[in-house]
Amino acid sequence: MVGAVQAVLFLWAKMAHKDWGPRDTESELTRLKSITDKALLQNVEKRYRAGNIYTRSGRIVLAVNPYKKLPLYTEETLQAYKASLAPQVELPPHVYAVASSAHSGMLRTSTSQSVIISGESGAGKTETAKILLEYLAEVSCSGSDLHTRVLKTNPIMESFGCAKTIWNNNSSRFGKFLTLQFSPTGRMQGAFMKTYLLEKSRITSQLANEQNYHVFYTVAKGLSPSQRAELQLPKGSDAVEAFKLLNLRKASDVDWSELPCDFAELSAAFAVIPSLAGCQLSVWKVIMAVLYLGNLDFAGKGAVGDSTVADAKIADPSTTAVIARLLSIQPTELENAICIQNINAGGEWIKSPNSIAYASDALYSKLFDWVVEMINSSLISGEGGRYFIGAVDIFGFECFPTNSLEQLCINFANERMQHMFTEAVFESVIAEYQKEGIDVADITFEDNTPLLELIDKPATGILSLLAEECFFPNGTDASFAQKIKLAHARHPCFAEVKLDRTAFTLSHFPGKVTYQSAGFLEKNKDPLPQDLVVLMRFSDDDFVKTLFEEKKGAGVIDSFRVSLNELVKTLSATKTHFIRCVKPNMDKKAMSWDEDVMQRQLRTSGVVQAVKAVQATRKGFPDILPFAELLSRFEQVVPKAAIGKAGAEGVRALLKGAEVPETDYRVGKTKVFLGVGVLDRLEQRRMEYIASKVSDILGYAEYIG
Ligand code: AD9
Ligand code: MG
Repeated sequence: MVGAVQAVLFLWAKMAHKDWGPRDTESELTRLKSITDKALLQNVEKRYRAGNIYTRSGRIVLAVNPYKKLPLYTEETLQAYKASLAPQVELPPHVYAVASSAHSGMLRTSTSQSVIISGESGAGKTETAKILLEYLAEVSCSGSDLHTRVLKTNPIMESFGCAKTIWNNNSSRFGKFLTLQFSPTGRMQGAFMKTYLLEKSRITSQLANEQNYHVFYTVAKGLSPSQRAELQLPKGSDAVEAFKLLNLRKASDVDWSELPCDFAELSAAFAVIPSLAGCQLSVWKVIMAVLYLGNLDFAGKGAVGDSTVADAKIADPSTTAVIARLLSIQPTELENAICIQNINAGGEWIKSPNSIAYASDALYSKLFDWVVEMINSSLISGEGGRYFIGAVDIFGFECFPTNSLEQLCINFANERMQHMFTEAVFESVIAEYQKEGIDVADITFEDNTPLLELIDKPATGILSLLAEECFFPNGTDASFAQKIKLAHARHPCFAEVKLDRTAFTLSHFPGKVTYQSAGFLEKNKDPLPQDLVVLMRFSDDDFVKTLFEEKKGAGVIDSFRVSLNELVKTLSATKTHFIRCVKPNMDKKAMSWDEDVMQRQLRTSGVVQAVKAVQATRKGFPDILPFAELLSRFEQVVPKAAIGKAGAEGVRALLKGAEVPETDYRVGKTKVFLGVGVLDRLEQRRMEYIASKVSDILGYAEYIG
């Protein structure tokens, strides 16, 4: 025990006096002497190469993805941050420092806090959110059931909501706002999460070299022989390469070690969440049903793309039988529901010959929602919790060879977070000046309001036009594209695409993205096959029935906008902290530093501008003194100053008396901002004044002597 205390004290002493980075680097970017892009980048690179991935820049902690395990998250380090009483800015930058500041800030100011973690896909947001959660759980509910439960939500949520993409082997395909609830004494009492927009299209189609949600692989491979027997799965149910939805050429295409957890760990995680514990087999059943649905094919007329729906038949009835068994429904009814069906698309009924994709999408996304609901019901505090710390980990900004409605939503959400970031970060620089009533018109930063309006403005924004087009019986993707061009052709963030009438390009803060509008309308209507819903509600399995219970639904975009607005409102009512994740290369490689890639992210993230704004204001008026301090120090040195005047008036008189040009200072409400060299000149006068007094005294002494 004594040893542990000593270790903490030792580390704390070390931390308080020294940053962990290499000697010739700066852990705070705004303190750098040179603030060219190159100098900032070099500083961050040096630290990164020395294993120090965190750097601070005012209110932002910058985190460079190391793509390998670093010894930065030891128990010792965590305890040292926990034991430290120093404010965050005096601790070496770290996710723990942010977590510690949020926790202590919440207690000190009785205000809820939030941590907004942003960055491109693969930059490290989800890892950072985990590190943050680990710290907060450790300091506020260590050893409790809640501690275990809240941490075990990670492997579950990553298995169900992350997948391998071109940019990230564990890419979050949903947005997450995790809320940790605390008592007034700072103990964690519960947690709940809100999720945003699971990428549905991934269930039935992925780009080459991308994969489906991890959980499909984990379950298909991991079920035990006895579980397979219990589910009456046919032989070969563990052959992952045989499932079309898994997008594999051979089983070894899956890098099993990269999945967030294996089947045993996933089962163990389910076991500690009370409302999931008893439902494991039911969940695995639905997962396997989705996989077998993906293997169904039509035979003869009515095959995929054939509009002659009457004679559609399933090619392999034995697969239908497996699915029917898993879902406790009748095989003939399943076949009927899938072969010809009535689909309610935004209030309009359409007949579709092939709804296998709809069925798989609906089953899985309902399962995902159910899992989130169960986790929340097991973790949420009955007492509500007095304060909360929220963590935002959304899908990062994306630009693929082909971008659809999913990317528009993802990128729009990132723009909203970026807006909060610039508001908060530049405000904090500007706030001190404004508080003093000083004009800050010359501080500039990139404002993404025009783009946000282009996407989101009521009535004329792209999303409103989409919602509107979905209501028109004759609305098509092409008519939608036409309308947004008519409305926005001249907007500075909008561009048409030559030779492609259905595409359009938007200028986002990290760069331009071209969207392909084909499919937008249907994705927004999110049609749910009614026959399928009825079929599932008549399942003999209560679990399957529960998944398809009626819930009121709006268009995808409408509900996304509503929840995003709610998120922004919630965050605005908290004290916000920012962690900006960046990746050092586009190849997911450890220790490889691509200067262009880094430069782009630093610039577009606003970090460089924020540093420059801080420096610009400091360069302009580097010395900031309260009125009383200036007056007491220099009043006598200026013979002509109106002695006895206090406050702003006294300060003005003094500076006038000292012949400081008016352009060289700004008088605020309580402080005076002095331009470069002004303080030195005043000090010099003071020395001269003292020297003259001394010689007066010496002269007088000589006279009387
Ligand atoms: V996406 O927008 O969800 O596609 P994220 O969430 O920003 O993206 P993620 O946290 O998943 O990225 O990080 C990508 C990978 O980088 C992880 O799987 C880790 O292998 C790696 N990573 C990120 N941060 C760290 C870290 N602090 N230490 C070690 C890390 N590895
Ligand atoms: Mg992520």
